[in-house]
Amino acid sequence: MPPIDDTSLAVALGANRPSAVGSPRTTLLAVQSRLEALLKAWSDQELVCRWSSLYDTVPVGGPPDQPAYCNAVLLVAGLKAPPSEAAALQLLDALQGLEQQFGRDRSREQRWGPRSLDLDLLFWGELRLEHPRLLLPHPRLHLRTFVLAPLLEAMHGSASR
Ligand code: A4P
Ligand code: MG
Repeated sequence: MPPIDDTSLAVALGANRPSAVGSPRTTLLAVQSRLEALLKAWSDQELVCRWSSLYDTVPVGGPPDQPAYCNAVLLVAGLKAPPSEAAALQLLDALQGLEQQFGRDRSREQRWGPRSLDLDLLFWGELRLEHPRLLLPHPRLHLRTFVLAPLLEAMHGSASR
């Protein structure tokens, strides 16, 4: 694994509603290879991908009694292109396309309510964005143990693939 540096990028995955492929856990497992392929196509190069394990987590916020979540983080290193707003927005579009392929329909959701797949861009190096569609680093990254725990695991490499 190349060192974590100012081109490293991280994506948080979350799900707490079944998708067409199965339970949230089954969905996240199915998404892993799709997400790696998406990132390779987006960056036009082979990448080093390091995954956390899957975490069963208690819902934070949102409607009361929503189902438990499954969460994970993917850390990507070795990107040659420098972080940029245009490329980050292109990646956000691709991530939202993948969410839709796994049944995500934002128009029918409550804020922080149940979803079949959520893909959030956590950071890309030191890029800071306050674009209407994309905030980087993710503004709640430091508040979410369901993100921080898998991110640390991915960084330490105890669950690399
Ligand atoms: N957007 C802005 N910045 C970003 C970014 N860095 N990455 C915009 C991705 N999207 C970003 O997103 C709403 C809009 O945010 C998008 O259209 C995009 O243009 P969304 O996916 O519809 O909503 P969201 O993910 O629910 O919003 P948010 O504010 O990122 O929520 P969180 O913080 O992810 O919370 N509890 C557990 N245990 N596990 C969870 O995964 N998730 C949430 C959602 C609440 N509670 C949870 C979990
Ligand atoms: Mg999201």
